[in-house]
Amino acid sequence: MSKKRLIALKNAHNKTITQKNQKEGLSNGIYERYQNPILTPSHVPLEWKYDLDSSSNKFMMQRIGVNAVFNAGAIKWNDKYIVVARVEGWDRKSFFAVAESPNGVDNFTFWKNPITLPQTENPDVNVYDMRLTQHEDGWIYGVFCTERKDPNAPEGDTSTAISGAGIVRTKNLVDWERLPDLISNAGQQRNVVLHPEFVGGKYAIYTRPQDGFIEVGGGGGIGLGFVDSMENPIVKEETIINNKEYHTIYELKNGLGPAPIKTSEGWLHMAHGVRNTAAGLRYTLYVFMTSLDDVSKVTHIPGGYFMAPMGEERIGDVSNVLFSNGWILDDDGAVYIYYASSDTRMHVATSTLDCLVDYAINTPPDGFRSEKSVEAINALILKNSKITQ
Ligand code: M1P
Repeated sequence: MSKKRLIALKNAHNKTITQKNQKEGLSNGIYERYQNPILTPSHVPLEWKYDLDSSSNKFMMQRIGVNAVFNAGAIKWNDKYIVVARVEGWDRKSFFAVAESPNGVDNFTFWKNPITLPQTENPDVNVYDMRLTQHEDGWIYGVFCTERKDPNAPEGDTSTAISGAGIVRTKNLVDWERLPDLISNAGQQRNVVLHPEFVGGKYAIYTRPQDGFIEVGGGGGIGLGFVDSMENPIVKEETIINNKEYHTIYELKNGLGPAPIKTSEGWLHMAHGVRNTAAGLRYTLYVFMTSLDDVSKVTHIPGGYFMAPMGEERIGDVSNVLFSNGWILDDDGAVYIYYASSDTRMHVATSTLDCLVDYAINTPPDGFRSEKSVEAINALILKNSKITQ
């Protein structure tokens, strides 16, 4: 029986990882969504989950479980589209694992082993959401959230945690060197991202200071700080460059997504914005641009969301969430946007750098009032009424 089950399991796994992905129908012209997720728990190799020896696993039952695969960093490496995914087990612990695809949209296959993350003197309890940055210093950095129990939590409080930014670097995506965690005076941190170029001779770091583990409180917004050395990563001052704001899609909090992409018009950023609803928090993605001359200056910020959960993306462990911390700019100008839905599975959307810059520059900004939204629509209607073709 176990042998028969094993054959069935192998066939099912093989079918999942080799499934072709097709673009969905008519798009909004900004990006194309795809029919299938690119990574799910079913993509995880059987060797991670099953004891494949039928003498010690006569029922061929799963010994270790994977609950979700989401929030992946991304990079093009040796002609492969690489994602470093957050894999969450049945035990709630997240860890990182590399998966590669030959074309960026399907056939994603996990490498043989998940990443063994070197530890600091203060071991991580949980790690997630790695942003990959190919820095001009020659290293590939991975900046991720490291979570530990709050040592000052009152007795009996088993959930209060502290989140900070862990840092690793590599030259080959196989051997990872752990650096000290980011030291910031601004409280807890999540969504920390390293800028790919030096700014004024320093490493530039986007942060998201927060007062508590979940609530950003008086903190929040996307911050920018500078670090002299990644071996001693102290960020002394953080300036908020893009704040949360009343009655926007980032009213409650926001956080930077992947490392920004350099364009002739400025640095292109993607971020997530969070607002509250009667059904809980809603996470959508938005885009903004900063100046090439001054990375702290936001030059364009289209109104509203760039992407929001649709269809099955709406449902998962934490429903109504889109989150992205990885994208790849290809040599031909194509952009592969890797995003997760509802903290459960990974998807891809494709666009081009030209399209994304056009979107960032020419989409009307948020007017912050209903009247202004109507004004923007009327301006478009008026413009369209003058078209003669
Ligand atoms: O559950 C939604 C997201 O919540 C957190 O993100 P943020 O700190 O910006 O609210 C993270 O736990 C993230 O992994 C998760 O997807």
